[in-house]
Amino acid sequence: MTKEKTEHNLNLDALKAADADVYDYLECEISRQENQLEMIASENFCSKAVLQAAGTPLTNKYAEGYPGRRYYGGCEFIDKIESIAIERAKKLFNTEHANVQPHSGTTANQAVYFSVCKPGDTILGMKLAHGGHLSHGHPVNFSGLIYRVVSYGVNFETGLIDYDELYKQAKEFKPKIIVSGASAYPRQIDFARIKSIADEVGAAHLADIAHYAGLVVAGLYGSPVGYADFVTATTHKTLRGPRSGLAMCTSDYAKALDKAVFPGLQGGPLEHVILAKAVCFKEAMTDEFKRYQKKILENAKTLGETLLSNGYKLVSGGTDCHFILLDLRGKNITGKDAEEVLEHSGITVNKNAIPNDPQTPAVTSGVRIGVPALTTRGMGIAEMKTIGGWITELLDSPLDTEKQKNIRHSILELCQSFPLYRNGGFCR
Ligand code: DSN
Repeated sequence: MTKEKTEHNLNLDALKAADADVYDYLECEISRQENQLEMIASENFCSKAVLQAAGTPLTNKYAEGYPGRRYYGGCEFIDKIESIAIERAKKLFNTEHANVQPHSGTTANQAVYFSVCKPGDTILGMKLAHGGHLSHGHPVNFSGLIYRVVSYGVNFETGLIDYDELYKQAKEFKPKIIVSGASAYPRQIDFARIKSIADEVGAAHLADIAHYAGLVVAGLYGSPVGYADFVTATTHKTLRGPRSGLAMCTSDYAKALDKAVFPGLQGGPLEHVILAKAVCFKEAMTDEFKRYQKKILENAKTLGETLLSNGYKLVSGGTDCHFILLDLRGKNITGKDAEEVLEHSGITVNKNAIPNDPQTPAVTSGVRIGVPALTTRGMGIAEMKTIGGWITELLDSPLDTEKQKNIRHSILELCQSFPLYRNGGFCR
């Protein structure tokens, strides 16, 4: 671990004075974020206002229950803040009901299952190995332990969701709920088609748009609202808010969802995070946010085209969203090694299974590369072309340490030009 420190404009004096042990590592992490190219598709950098909101005295308050119906006194102002967050979420996503208390996307999904399923009921979700998420019914996750899981995947030729297979599974197994949404599926999901399948077999439809939420509110990725009974999201990915979750539904399910979140799953909500979510929702209503999402799409497409023209393959051949999924089969490198090689030069990505992956999940033949965080820093098409070139050079010659060193140097210079926590930076 390099214990580099970098200059920044965050005010952390009290923390520094109180606890030097953890403060030291916090400085290292701030430096890592400032001086590396953050290309993990699920990560982003929230605004200073969101950061401040998450670090307020609201962390001190218990507020079990919901606005106007709490199990603790002193909730007068908390109620106002949570109500604002709820109303903003409803307006932003155009939903009938929103619950802003889930701590994470997984908890939000869990609350939805609790709303419509009993243990042992069947859920139909996308296979993790094809781009789905652990909480969509993986055997090692609560979703696979509590419920009977059947799954659908993508067509190996096209990389696109195999809706015929989904239909067949739904007809045969009559799930209580069909889960759409994914963590590593770069294309538009046909939510209308999934709704019609769910309707035909009498299943509820949950659309988990954790990854796509920011693009959805900007109108750049099709919304599931109107096609799904439940919509869940995380607030820290393309939505660029605090690390947390969000669950929404039609009014028919409102009572059941609220009961499932509290008292079903959680105790006291994290009101400081709910405050930060309210701020994030306000930011997401602006034209500036829409422009930001448009740049994300342009950047992801540019990066994908650069790698394609340099001889790399992408799962599904391209992207409709904020990331690309590199298919490294046929290249002399695994996903795991690619992640390490890129990290040596300061490009942070994650190895990712690709459909029909010959490698184990711990090794993989793919790398998922996202652009939301770099787009927040202000990087655009020119930088994506440069970065695509560096990724190509590094993966083409993974043992060339001299090249890694030179590219590391260029990356440091690029990061200097797009500050994050320093003067002029987005989160300063
Ligand atoms: N871990 C998140 C991701 O990287 O996509 C999903 O929870």
